[in-house]
Amino acid sequence: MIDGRQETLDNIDYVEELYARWQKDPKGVDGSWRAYFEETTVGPKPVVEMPSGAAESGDKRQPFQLLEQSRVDRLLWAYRDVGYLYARLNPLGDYSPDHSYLPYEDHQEYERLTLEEFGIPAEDLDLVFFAGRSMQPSTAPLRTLIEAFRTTYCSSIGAEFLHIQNKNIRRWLINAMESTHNHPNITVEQRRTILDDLMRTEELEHFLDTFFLGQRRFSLEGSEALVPALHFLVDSAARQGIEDIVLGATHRGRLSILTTILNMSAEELFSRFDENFHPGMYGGAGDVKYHIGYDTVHVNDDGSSVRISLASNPSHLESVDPVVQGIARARQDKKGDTDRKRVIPVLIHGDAAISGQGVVAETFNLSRLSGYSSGGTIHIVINNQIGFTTPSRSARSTFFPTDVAKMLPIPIFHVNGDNPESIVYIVDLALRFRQTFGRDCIIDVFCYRRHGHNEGDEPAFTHPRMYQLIGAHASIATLYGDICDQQGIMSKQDQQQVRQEHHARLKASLDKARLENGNGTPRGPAAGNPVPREESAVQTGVAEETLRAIAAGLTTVPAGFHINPKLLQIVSNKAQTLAEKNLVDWSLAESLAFGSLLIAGMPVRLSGQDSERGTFAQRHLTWWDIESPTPAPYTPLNALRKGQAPLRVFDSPLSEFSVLGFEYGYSLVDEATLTIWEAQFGDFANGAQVVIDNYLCCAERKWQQNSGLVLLLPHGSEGQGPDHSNGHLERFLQLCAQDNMKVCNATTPAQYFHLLRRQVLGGLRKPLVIMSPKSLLRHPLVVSSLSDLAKGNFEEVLDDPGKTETAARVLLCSGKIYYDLLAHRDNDAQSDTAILRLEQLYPFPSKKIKDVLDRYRTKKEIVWVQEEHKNYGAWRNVCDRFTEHFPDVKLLYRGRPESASAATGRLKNHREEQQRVVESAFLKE
Ligand SMILES: Cc1ncc(C[n+]2csc(CCOP(=O)(O)OP(=O)(O)O)c2C)c(N)n1
Repeated sequence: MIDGRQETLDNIDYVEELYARWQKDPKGVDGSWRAYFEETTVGPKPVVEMPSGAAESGDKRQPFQLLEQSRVDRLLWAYRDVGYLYARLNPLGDYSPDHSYLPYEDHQEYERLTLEEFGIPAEDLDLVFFAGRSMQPSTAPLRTLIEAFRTTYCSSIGAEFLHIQNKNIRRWLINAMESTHNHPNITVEQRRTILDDLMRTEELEHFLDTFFLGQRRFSLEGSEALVPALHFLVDSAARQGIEDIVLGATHRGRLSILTTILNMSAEELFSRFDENFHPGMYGGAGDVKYHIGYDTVHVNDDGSSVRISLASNPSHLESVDPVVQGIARARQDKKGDTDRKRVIPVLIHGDAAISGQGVVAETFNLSRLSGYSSGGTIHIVINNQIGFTTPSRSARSTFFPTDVAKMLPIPIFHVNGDNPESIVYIVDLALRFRQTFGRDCIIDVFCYRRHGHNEGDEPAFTHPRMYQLIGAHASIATLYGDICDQQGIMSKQDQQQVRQEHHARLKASLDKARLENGNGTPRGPAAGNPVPREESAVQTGVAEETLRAIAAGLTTVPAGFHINPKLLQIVSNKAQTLAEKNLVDWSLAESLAFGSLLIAGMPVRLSGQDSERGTFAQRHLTWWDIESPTPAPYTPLNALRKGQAPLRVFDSPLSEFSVLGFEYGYSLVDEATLTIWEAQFGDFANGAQVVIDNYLCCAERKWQQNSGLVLLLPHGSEGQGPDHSNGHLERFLQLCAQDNMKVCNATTPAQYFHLLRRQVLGGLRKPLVIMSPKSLLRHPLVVSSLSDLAKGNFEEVLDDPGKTETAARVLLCSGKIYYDLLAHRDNDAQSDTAILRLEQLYPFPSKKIKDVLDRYRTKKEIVWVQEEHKNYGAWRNVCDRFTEHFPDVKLLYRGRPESASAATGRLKNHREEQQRVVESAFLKE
């Protein structure tokens, strides 16, 4: 049975009733049942003729009854359903329930694939039954059918796919697997290649073990089949016209992948062993050899080629998953690959990591969202049944490490890691599946780990039985070599010869590498611009008439579009304020910055939770027709003029880690695109701390990888409690060094406008962290004149013109507190206090500060004012840098005292505290 009636067929009584009705009157049942009964019942009576095979076997019964067919259907369906649980997947055998990959008590409860379980008498084995169109042959004696199903679903491949709700996909998979019985048709040439890959990999691992004894390499031994799998994947991708493979890999076997798949020369690999920081590399502090990315073009014999980019990653397992998705998606967008078939992501996981790390599920959740889909990822799990020293039974609550992927309607294939041909076959199926349905596909390579976690570890401390078995288990190259010898593919003698040649080549490369002392010219990292450029004094103003034209586009409702009346009011107010007063508020300035880039051909991508409308209902980049039965979105910024670049704005799923990782990856690809991630509130950015700590702030230094990503982190003490007040400015500032990123806290719409434009036009590709406003979005003073957008630049320090002559006291602050200080000062017409604003906190604009301070008479003492608690906000960082650059000036602190919590939860307390801070700023000691 290959159709959706299977579930109904489980209810035999019901089927029998339908069948009786059909016998009486075929029209008495619905069309699909009629077709089914007609298909499964041959001849005038509800029976089929006895097959010749059955007759020959001497069975004298009547041809089989429908009831028996339905029992057989259930049995055969059970093979599709749970056959993978009986597949021979573990190269080490099911050696002990204690170490088994399956929770033992559940193991007792599966449907057994036996005749008794389904109430089928043994004598039915020789009767002919219907198997379904996709199985070859489609009718046969039950014995033959069971054999065919066992071969298909219970050999060295197990397939989980019945959780997929889409019947077309299920049918496609059933057809693909049953038409071949899941058995590969591999040519002699391919077998030779597989064997060569296995021998080459083993020789490399042994070589490294001999010549770099004690160095960590996270050997692939036990899972070497990964290499022919990837080899086949890149070969076939190139032949199918795929242009780019973006690869994310774990530590395990990375060195083998680099040399065998990414064509890194052995010399380069060895020089990395001799020294992690390669003198021939572009500047930077470097990283360990199994973290660094690589880029290559793989060319087949027939001339077809594919670019393979291995993404750099930190130790933090699985963190690279969303980054790879972002890189792939950006390349697709850049190429105009709208059906996402020319660029494909491939992720390699460990079994403990894929089942343990939450970002895996977060990344799966991105896979089918229009703003984040990369058209399907091929996932390969190196399931070596252990994570460091932790066995599967302690590492997860699920049967397989891949169960997390069942959240998606995608197939999961488990393959015995000692059967490279099956793995290659499944890779082919996975690639076809991905290209047909645009969805992810999982390949779980069930293997083992020959050594400890790294080569210095003793695995038998914790897994004595497992490592006894592994010790006695021949390597896959040996096992497959035996098969190839027996089948005349390559004799043992020739294999020995090939191995010696590989070894000799490696030795020659090592000698050469040591002779050159690592002065070769390695290729660059996977993504990014390796040579940072100086930020130029770029002009970021835009002519007023251009701005007015963009604003007209933003505030004009197209004919026939029914806009929400409240939104119309907002839009009209903006248009009116601009027309009558020439004033622009925060969100209009943002839209104008976007629009000005778009019409100049530079795409803008913004994603975050509720970013289209804006968390504070301030942005409204997308409008929804309120009368359309299927509400149609309209994006004014995409209708500015013909030939403009696209604005890509997306409400993101509720995840910080995966979405920031994705946008970071996206930002690596195209320097002309302004890529922005927005946190709902800045506080939530710490859900993505790994991306901030291990990519954003240090990737340039470690991997020479440049990103121009912008982070918008709503920040400010406004009485909204401890978790809606703080973008953790202090944490970003603490990560700042060596000009690694820019951290800003702009206070006017014009400043924000110039800052956004500078990020793309300024030529300095570094992450930009902006503490963005909340209440200032609607503050009457937070407006800029259009002329401020038309001229000038982003000012890193804002002076207080008019006070330079008179000021006896100088306050220095950053962000929203400025307006509270201003309001306080405005109450005192005689005030002799100047208020300066530090709009850019890093790189610390010491020169600009000096220029401004030089205009004041009073210089001995400057007062830093902040609304954040003393251990939060910019104080400690600013104090440090200020003291370093202005040792003769005393910097005083006015702000909240230290606090464990970022802000009070009580509005009344907040107001009192805020008032105290402001008042204290003006109090002279
Ligand atoms: C997020 C994170 N936590 C902890 C570690 C330390 N660590 C490195 S490898 C490893 C085990 C990984 O096991 P698995 O995913 O099965 O891969 P294997 O090493 O077995 O190939 C651990 C815990 C890490 N690198 N990343």
